[in-house]
This record gives sequence, C-alpha cells and structure tokens, in this order.
Amino acid sequence: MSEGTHQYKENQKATFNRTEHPHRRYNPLLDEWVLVSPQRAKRPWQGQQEKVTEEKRPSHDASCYLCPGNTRVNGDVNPEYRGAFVFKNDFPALLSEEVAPEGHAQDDLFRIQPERGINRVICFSDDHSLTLPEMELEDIEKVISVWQEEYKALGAVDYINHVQIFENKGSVMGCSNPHPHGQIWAQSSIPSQVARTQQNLKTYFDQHQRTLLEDYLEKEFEKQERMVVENESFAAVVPFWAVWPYETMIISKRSISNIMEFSEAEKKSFAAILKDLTIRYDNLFETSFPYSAGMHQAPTDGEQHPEWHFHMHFYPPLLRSASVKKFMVGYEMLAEAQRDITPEQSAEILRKLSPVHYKAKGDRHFSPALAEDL
Ligand code: H2U
Repeated sequence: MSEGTHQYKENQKATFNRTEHPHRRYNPLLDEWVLVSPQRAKRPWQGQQEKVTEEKRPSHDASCYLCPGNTRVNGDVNPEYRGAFVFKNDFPALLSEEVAPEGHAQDDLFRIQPERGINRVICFSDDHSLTLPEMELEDIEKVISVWQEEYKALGAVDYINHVQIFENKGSVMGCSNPHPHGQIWAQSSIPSQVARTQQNLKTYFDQHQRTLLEDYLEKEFEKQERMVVENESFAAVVPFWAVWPYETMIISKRSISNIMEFSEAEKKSFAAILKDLTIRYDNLFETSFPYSAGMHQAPTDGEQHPEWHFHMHFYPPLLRSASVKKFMVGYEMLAEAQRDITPEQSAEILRKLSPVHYKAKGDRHFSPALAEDL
C-alpha cells in the first residue's frame, strides 16, 4: 500500500470541518466550482518572491505618460488636468471600424466573428503619488462621476453592447505605470465572463423574482462569516466561492443594475467603501496592494436587465506577504481553481484590519503577522 492510500483511509474517519478538510465550493455567478484545501495553508514557500518597491513617488513625474501636461507615447500632450482625466487609449485592443472576416463564419470548428470597440484610459488623479486608498473621498467621488459618464456615453454608441470598467494595480498585475489609473473597454459583444454571469443571474431571477446577489447578500448578513465592511449602501464580502486568497466583492445593498442608477447618497457610500476596502488591502502587508478590480453591471444592449445587480470584483494576487504571490498554474490551469486559506479566514483578517491607512501617522492597527497565525 502506498503512503497516499493509507492517508486516504485515515481521512475517511474524520468528521467534516471546512477549516480542516478539502472541499469544493460552488460559484453561482459563473456556474463553476473551486477546490478549497485549508489543511495546506501553512505549507512552506521556497518559490518566487515578488520585488517590493515602496519608493515614495513624486506628485508629478516628468517621465510619466499620464501626468498632466506630459507628452504621451504617440505625441499627444495631456492637458493640465485636475482630478480625473479620460482619453482614448493610444494602443487600443479594439477598433471602432468593423472589418468583417471572410469565409470562416460557417465552420463550427473555426468560428470567428468581427468585434468593434472603444478603449479609454482614466487617470484617477493628477497626483502621480496617489492611489485610490490615499485619495480624498471627494476625489474618489469625482472618479465615480467619470465612470458614470463613460458608461452612459459609451453605452449610448449604437454598436456598443457592453462597457467594462476596470483597474490593474501594481506591476505584478501587469500595470505599466504607477500613476493612478484604470481602463474602460467598450465593445459590440458581451464578453464571455459577463455573458455567463448574465445567464446565471437571469435563470435565478426568472425563478425567484429577486436578484441572486440580493438573496446572497441577505444570507451573508445573517451568517456574518465573510463580511469585511459595510456602510449605508454597500457591503464588501469575501465571496463564499472566492478563488484568490483575499478576493472580495463590493455589492450594492439595493438591486441596482448599473452605475447610472446610483443616488447621490449611494455615490458617496460607494466612494467610502472603495476607500475603506483598499486601505485595508494596503494595511494587510503594509504595501501598495496590487489587484485587478472591475465592475460587473448590466450590458448596454438596449434590453431591460432586472436580473443584474451591481457589483465590483477585486482579485488580488498576494498570498502570505507583500512578496509571495499566488500562482494559478498546474491544477488550476488544467482542472479547476484552488485555494488554501478559507474565505472565512481571509474575511476575518481583512475585517480586523484598521480602516486608517498605515502611512497615516500614529495609527495602531492589526498586525500583518496575524495573517500568518491563521
Ligand atoms: P495599464 O497600466 O493597466 O496597462 O494601462 C495603461 C494604458 O495606457 C495601456 O492600455 C495606455 C496603454 O495602452 N497608454 C496610452 O494610451 N498612451 C500612452 O502614452 C501610454 C499608455
């Protein structure tokens, strides 16, 4: 008998405990499963460590393509903007002209379809040294106003059916420039992940006449196991089915299908929870915490979408310190997503962190070392 088989028999006798035993959790948004292996959370790490560069950045960097007054790669000069500033991406992934591919459309095994779109870049601030958690609430509100304007304007373009608003933060997430900025990709198709989410939201709404996330949030409030922070209009939770170690979702308390439906109070609440959550992230390892984050909301296809419920995903790659990143490789690439630390443990860690940024003097906050004890 091999060592592995023996261990399997031992495990059979145990009573299931989700902080000790491997199990799978279902993601109802994407209709897929994630493998949770909490027993593995303390495995030693001798692999790659990311470089942590925490140099203080100037408020204006003459070599930055995104700072006010500077020249971009294509020769355009940014205006002397204050606050948020949007421009058309000089290296767009999508083009507005449609050029139809010929001869492939009918072959099931070689399907191809034309795609049109508009890519824009949004600078969150004129101040090169800032990131969202360090910005003033009023300035974050201005960013939200620009997101609203862009969603509305791009969504109104006749061939645009979906507007994806997102931010890549940190070089580890492929962000090319530390100047605070995000991107907007608007396109004619509804992209695959959003289409899958929409299908699942719609099935749920048709059965229950309530949005899936309305019911999910209600249950998260009852359980109080994965809640990180809430305010008047939004809650941030580590989803039951989270894949990334410190993945979170900001969900609106009201069933709002898109960012245009925010009331003034909701806009303020959204700014506040964005700041609070990203401060906690920075405090976790006392670093400018990298992530990819983005909103999921109703497509702009001219249809009614009562099934949609506004939410924003945060997918941070860091695992146990500022320098150890989770890799989605091997089993994850070939079989399904897998995590070690449980979503409940991650939520507890994030919940206990201070909502005051670690760079703010005199703050005593939850020690990042606790992350290693759990
Ligand atoms: P990322 O750092 O997330 O890659 O975003 C920066 C975007 O800014 C990127 O898509 C664009 C890049 O194409 N960009 C310009 O449009 N003009 C420039 O001069 C520099 C970068």
